[in-house]
Amino acid sequence: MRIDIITVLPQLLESPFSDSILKRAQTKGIVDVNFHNLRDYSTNKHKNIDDYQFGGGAGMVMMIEPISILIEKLKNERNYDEIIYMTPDGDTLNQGICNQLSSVKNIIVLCGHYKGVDERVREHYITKEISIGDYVLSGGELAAAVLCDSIIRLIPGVLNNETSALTDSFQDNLLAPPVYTRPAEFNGWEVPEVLTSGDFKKIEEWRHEKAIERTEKRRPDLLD
Ligand code: 6GU
Repeated sequence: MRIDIITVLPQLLESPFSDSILKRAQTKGIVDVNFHNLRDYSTNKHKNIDDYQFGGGAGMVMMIEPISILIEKLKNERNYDEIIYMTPDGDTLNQGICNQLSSVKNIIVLCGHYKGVDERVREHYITKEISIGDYVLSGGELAAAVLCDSIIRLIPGVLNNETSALTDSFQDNLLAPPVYTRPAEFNGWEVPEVLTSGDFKKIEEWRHEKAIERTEKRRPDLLD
C-alpha cells in the first residue's frame, strides 16, 4: 500500500511513523508512507496556503490551488483508490472503515487546518471524509496518524501472531475480554482458574462469555 499525506505540518506527523509497528511495516516494504508539505506547492511568493474566506468571518481557509497542483501531480503518477479529507464533520472512523481501507492499494490523505478547505476541493477531489470522533483537534495531522495506524496494522504481514488483529476489540463487534499474565497470584489476587487449566475449549468459551459481558456493560450499542 502507498499512502500520500498532504499536510502543512509534516514534522508533526513524522514521529508516529518512526517507531514500532508503523516503522516495521515500512521497513518490511509493506507500506510506503510519503509526506508532502503543502507549502511547497504554494503559488505565491509568500508561500501562503490559506486566505480569508469570501463573505467575511473569522478564520482562514485552505486555498484550492496548491492542493489541486499536488493532487493532480500525484494522480498523474498513479491511480488512487481514495482521496481522504480529515475533518471533524466527516464520517466517524470505525473498525469497518479501517478494514475496508486496509485492502486498497493507494490513498491520499489530506489534513485539514484552520476553518477548513475551500469547498471545491471537497466537491471535485475528495472521495471520503473522515473524523476520528466528536471533538475538535487543532488540525487533521493527529487524526491522519490515527487513521494510518488503524489501517496499516491490518495489512497482512504487518502484525505477527503475538500481535494479531483478529482478537482486537471491535473485530466482531465485541470488546476484547480481560487478559492476565504471570504471576498467577499477586497480593492474594488470583487469575481466573480456567485460564491456567489448559482446557482450551473452556478457555475459548470463557473469553467469549467475558467479551459479551463486557460489551453489554460498556458498549451495549455494539450489540444492536
Ligand atoms: Cl479529522 N480533524 C480535526 N481538526 N478535528 C477532529 C478530527 C479531524 N476528527 C475529530 N476531530
